[in-house]
Amino acid sequence: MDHRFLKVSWDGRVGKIRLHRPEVLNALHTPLVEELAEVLERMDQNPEVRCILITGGDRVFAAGADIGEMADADSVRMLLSDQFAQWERIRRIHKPIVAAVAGYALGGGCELAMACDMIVAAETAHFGQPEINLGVMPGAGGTQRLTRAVGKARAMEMVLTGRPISAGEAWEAGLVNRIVPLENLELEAMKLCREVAAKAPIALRLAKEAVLKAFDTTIADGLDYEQKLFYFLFSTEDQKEGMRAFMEKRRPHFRGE
Ligand code: DAK
Repeated sequence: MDHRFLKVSWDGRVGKIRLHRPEVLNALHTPLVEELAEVLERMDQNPEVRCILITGGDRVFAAGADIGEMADADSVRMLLSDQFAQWERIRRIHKPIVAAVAGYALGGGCELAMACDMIVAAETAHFGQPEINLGVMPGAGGTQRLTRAVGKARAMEMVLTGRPISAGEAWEAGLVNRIVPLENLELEAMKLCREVAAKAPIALRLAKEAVLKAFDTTIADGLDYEQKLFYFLFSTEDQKEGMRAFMEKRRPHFRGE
């Protein structure tokens, strides 16, 4: 299938998506976000895909939502166009998603990276929420996911000054999983994806769900939730296979059943 703003490929069990609107630094206009949501949903439904990688170019992950598209918008048009629905589709993807970020991840670009489950950053990466410089504020998770990831002090400074942080600062703050040289970015991100993709798919799905639940529940409800998912996994073939393989001292072969 043809894609206008993405380059899509497969590497074993990993589905790879490269944002591709280089002339505007991968600015996330509505057609690109729609295309991204569609491809992600297709990969989510495809049993061959066990983990998803989203990346940009060497110079930029994404410089944010498309400012040109928003410049003349008014509140009513924004409300009626319901663009957040596309972001909501991305949030509902069950499979693990890794973002590989080089260069700028700004505004919606930073929010997209944070909507992924893990971030591998090149040394050149910069993460920022510069919306304040445009007279607005983050609108796709920047005040919520960023604050949970880096804490109030850093999030406030980033959101109120619009100043980006470097890959090193992002790592110290707990926003990214690891920093790698630019030339190794895809290799290292793929290594992480392959490691995840070898695990039991249903366990991956429920484990992702349970970790995300920790952000919007009490500890008691979260623990109850975790227990129920844990019990549920004992009705999967992969649980039998995983534990049998351990006892038989061999590698498990997970089939997602
Ligand atoms: N939108 C549109 N075009 C952009 C762009 C953007 N965000 N960022 C860059 N470009 C375009 C530039 O206009 C330029 O186009 P030409 O002049 O060549 O035609 C081209 O990309 C190259 O950019 P520069 O010449 O500026 O490149 P530099 O290396 O000098 O600077 C930069 C790179 C990333 C520092 C700079 O381009 C920059 O500051 N860009 C804007 C960053 C920014 O403010 N991002 C936040 C945007 S607001 C929502 C969901 C999410 C959001 C909103 C709503 N809904 C679901 C409703 C999120 C909002 C945002 O992200």
